[in-house]
Amino acid sequence: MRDAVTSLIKNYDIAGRYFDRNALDDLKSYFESGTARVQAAAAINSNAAAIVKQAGLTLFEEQPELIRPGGNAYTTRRYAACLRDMDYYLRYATYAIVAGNMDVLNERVLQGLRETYNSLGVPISPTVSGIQIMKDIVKQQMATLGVTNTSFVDEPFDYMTRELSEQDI
Ligand SMILES: CCC1=C(C)/C(=C/C2=NC(=C\c3[nH]c(/C=C4\NC(=O)[C@H](C)[C@H]4CC)c(C)c3CCC(=O)O)/C(CCC(=O)O)=C2C)NC1=O
Repeated sequence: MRDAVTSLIKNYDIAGRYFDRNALDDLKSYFESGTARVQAAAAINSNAAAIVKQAGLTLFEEQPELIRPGGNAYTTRRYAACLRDMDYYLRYATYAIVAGNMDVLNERVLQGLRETYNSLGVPISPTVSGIQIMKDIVKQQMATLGVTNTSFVDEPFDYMTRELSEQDI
């Protein structure tokens, strides 16, 4: 598992080079965004259950067939499994936000996930919608905290979206 700093060090070490201008710029922007990253993680942590609940309600309102007979989130067991998955995505997003690196998502969340979902008939597209709904909720909360540049919040949600939608495993 890597973060922005260790992955940079690894790349420069492999090349046997001192940090150049690009590396120093990357480091600088990572450290400058550090407080906001921790702030985002804290805001998510203190609200995680509510974020997941709200995102679930929104998703099932938009796509009610998911929780009707024949839908993948139909029955309380599967409904709960769906919200639990959303909670995983949210929690791992906070790790990736703090790390400034998506490695933790590959290693802990995305590896083999499509395969599992396909074998269980869990539909990818509404899962991705759920991830994006959580992103929007988190960004709204960051805005109320006065954090205006929230592109680092988008990153893990968009990364999971891309990998889930496109990657063939
Ligand atoms: C930390 C990394 C991690 C992830 C990501 C993870 C996902 C994960 N989701 C699962 C199931 C599931 N996932 C869903 C999710 C949904 N169904 C829908 O219709 C919605 C679109 C969606 C919610 C947004 C459902 C309903 C199941 C149960 C499927 C079944 O057993 O039939 C399963 C199968 C085993 C189980 O039920 O626990 C895994 C492994 N497990 C992990 O350890």
